[in-house]
Order: sequence, then structure tokens, then C-alpha cells
Amino acid sequence: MTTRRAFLRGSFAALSAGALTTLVAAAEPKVVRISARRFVYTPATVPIPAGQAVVLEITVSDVVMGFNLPDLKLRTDLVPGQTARINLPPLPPGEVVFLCDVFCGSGHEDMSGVLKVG
Ligand SMILES: [Cu+2]
Repeated sequence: MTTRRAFLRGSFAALSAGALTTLVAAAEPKVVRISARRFVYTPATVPIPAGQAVVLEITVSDVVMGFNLPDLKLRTDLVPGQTARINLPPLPPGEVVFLCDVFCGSGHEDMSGVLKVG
């Protein structure tokens, strides 16, 4: 009897730990990675889940650039060797344009992409 009770208690503890892990995972924002180089973002079309906090992690491989979401009034500098982060609030379905706002060469004006929120 004592053995059986100990076994049940052990199972419950394991179950609780599993539930806790699930809760923590749900609370952490989804991370979406974007890389940049002259004069492209990869990917240029970035799928983002609607209604959910997302962290964009952006790296650049060649020169200093910018990453600007004019509609959301969010931006960051991109520096080679560093990972820039932008915390996106939960967004409604739609498209949000991003662009480079630091002059990086002759293709700079065309350097842009879009978040496809859905
Ligand atoms: Cu640029």
C-alpha cells in the first residue's frame, strides 16, 4: 500500500512538471529570424502569427543598416556581428512593410520586405 501511494505521488509530480513546462512555453514569445545584407532581407516575406507577441531577431552580414517598421513606429540599427531584437505586439491579420532606413549603398532605396500577419 505504501509503495502504491508513493508511485501515485511520483506520477502527479511528473504531470505537474509537464503542465508547468507547457505554460512557460506558451508565455514565451515566438522568435522569428530575419537576416540582411546589401540590399535584401531574407526572407523578404515574413509570416507572423496574428494576435501573438513575436520577437524579431535580425542580423546583418556586411554593413551597418537599419530595420524600420514605419506603421508600428519601431526601428533598430543592424550592426554586423550583433543580433538586433524588436518586440512586436500582438498584431491583427494584414501586411506590415519594413525597410532599411540607414543608407547602405546604391540599392538602399529598394531594400524592403513585408510581415504577412495571419
Ligand atoms: Cu539601406
